[in-house]
Parts: sequence; structure tokens; C-alpha cells
Amino acid sequence: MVKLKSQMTEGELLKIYRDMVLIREFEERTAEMYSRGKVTGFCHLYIGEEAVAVGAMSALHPDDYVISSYRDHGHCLIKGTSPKEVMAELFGRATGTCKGKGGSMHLFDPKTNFFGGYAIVAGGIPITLGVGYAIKYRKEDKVVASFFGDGATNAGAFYESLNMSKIWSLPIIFICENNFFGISTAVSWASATTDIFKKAEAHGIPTAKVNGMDVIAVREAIKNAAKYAREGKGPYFVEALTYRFRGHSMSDPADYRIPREEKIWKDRDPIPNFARKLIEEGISDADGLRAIKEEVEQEVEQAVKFADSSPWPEAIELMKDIYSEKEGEER
Ligand SMILES: Cc1ncc(C[n+]2csc(CCOP(=O)(O)OP(=O)(O)O)c2C)c(N)n1
Repeated sequence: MVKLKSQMTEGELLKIYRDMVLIREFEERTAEMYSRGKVTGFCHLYIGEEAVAVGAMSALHPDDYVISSYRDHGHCLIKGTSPKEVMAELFGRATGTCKGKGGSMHLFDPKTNFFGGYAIVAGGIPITLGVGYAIKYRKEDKVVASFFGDGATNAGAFYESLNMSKIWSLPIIFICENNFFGISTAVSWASATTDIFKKAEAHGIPTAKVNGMDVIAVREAIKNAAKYAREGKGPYFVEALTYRFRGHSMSDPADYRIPREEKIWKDRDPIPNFARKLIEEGISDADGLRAIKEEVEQEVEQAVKFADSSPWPEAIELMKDIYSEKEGEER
């Protein structure tokens, strides 16, 4: 077993732990706020999948671009948007990342180069293609990472994007978060192959399949992919095997899953498993990790208070930020 300490500094390793705890805590409070009617509409939690976003983003440069799907809270947070702004957006308040007009599925933050969550399955993938094209056109030293589910890989837009990304040799990292279900539909019912990465292989794109519950394994896979893409060699595809611990969205009891399967995956929970390694290697101890968790709980509590005390958008906001073909015209 490769030691964690040989790969990263203690500070970096503790940041990875903190980031996973931040997503978990944020999502648990979001579920609570949803049941209290503070968050409304569709809401998809990322609990169980934290190692994918955190491992991947720890391998990217801060100014690289990231695009997600509707399960986007974790990606937006780890890209650098404050929990306050994300929670306020979920509450629909004027202080949210999109002034309260986007909500859970449509987070977007140009400050951090987080270029959006998209409610349409596979909707973010062609947009990634555009961002990849822009990076190449402007000769930027950047890559764009696109996160999407296994279900998205059955959509036509996915194949068109793979094809064009390869032809144009764009600096894109496609990251499939394979949690084995598209709502209640198992991968094997909807996908001609359950080895999702093979879909990219067919386009001549290099691939990796990785344990998405192991944050360091994800980080290593994305480091390789980012190096390849940044060197101008073209797109790379990573399939991360993961599991969502809750239903597809807040309204889904997930009663189509087998309890035995759920138990197997919950035993692979990336957070306690990583905590155990940190303690085994003497990087922290139980008290140290508890202190991190408490600090994160405070931060998320502050985010909830901020969101709850923030103003609603003014009615006039309905008429602003609307796409118009006439440049500069305010409607
Ligand atoms: C084009 C389109 N078809 C159907 C839906 C309804 N829908 C929302 S999420 C989802 C499942 C997608 O599953 P997957 O891509 O595996 O992502 P996961 O939810 O597992 O993260 C579906 C069918 C949609 N939003 N967009």
C-alpha cells in the first residue's frame, strides 16, 4: 500500500478530508431544509459520491473549468463557491450564486470557473465541448472537467461530444460518476454495455476505470487525465464507480435497491475509510478529525442562517439577466 504521506503534504490530505466532510454536512443540512420547506423544487443530493468531486478537483488547477449535472452542490462547493452562496441559491434568495433564480439544479459561478449544473440529462456535455474549444482557441493553459452520470452516457449528445472532442483534440476530461442507477433504472437495463468507459474507447479516447469511493485513486486518475489534456493530446475519459446513499432526488425513497447491495456500498463510505487511513498514518487522530467536523458544521450552520436571513429577489429581477439578441439592451 502506498502511504498517503508519500503523495501529499499533511495539509493537503486534511483539506481533502475536510472537503468531503463539507459536502456531506452541506447535503445533510440541505435534506433537513428541504423537509422544512426552505428548499423547494427538485433537489438531488451527492451523499456517498463525495470522493469523486473532491479527488478530481484536488488534481485540477484552481482556474480550470468544471461543469456538472443537476447533482451539482458538491462540485460547486469544492470548486470554491462559499457554502453561504450555494445555500442561499437553494433557498431561492437574492444572495445566491444566481441571485436565487437558478436553484439546486442550476448553480453557476463565473468567479470560480464553475460553469454550471444542468437539469437536462447530458445537457452539460456539449457545453463542455464549447468550453474545451474556447480553451484551445484562446491558447489557455487550462482544461475543462465535465461530471455526469451513467444515464447521460446513453444520450446522443454524449456521443456527438466524444466524437467532436477527439476530432478537435480538445482539453476535456469526461468524468462519468457511475452510481449504477439513472433514477430507478439500473445501468444494465438501459446501457448496451455496463463498462461505460468502453463507449469512449470506441472513439479512440484514452480511458481509466477507477474506484470512486477512494479519493486518492480518483485524484491519481484525474491527475493523469489532466496532464494528458493539458499537454494538448486531446480528451480523456474517466469512469468512477460510486454509489449514492440516498434516493435519486428528495422525493425518491429508493425502494428499488437491494438492502444487501446498499450495505456493501455504505461499508465503502469514502469519509470514514479515509479518516481511518489518516489516523493509521498518524496524520491526525480522532480528536483532530472531530474538530474538523465541528468546524465544518459551524460553517454550514452559518450558511443556513445566511440563506434564511437573506432577502428574496425583487420582482423586477424577473425581467433581468434574460438572453437578448440585441446587445446591451435591458429588457
Ligand atoms: C433529457 C432528459 N431526459 C430525462 C430526464 C429525467 N431525468 C432526470 S435525472 C435522470 C437520470 C439520470 O441518471 P444519471 O445520468 O445516471 O445521473 P445520476 O442521477 O445517477 O447522477 C432522468 C432520466 C431529464 N432530466 N433530461
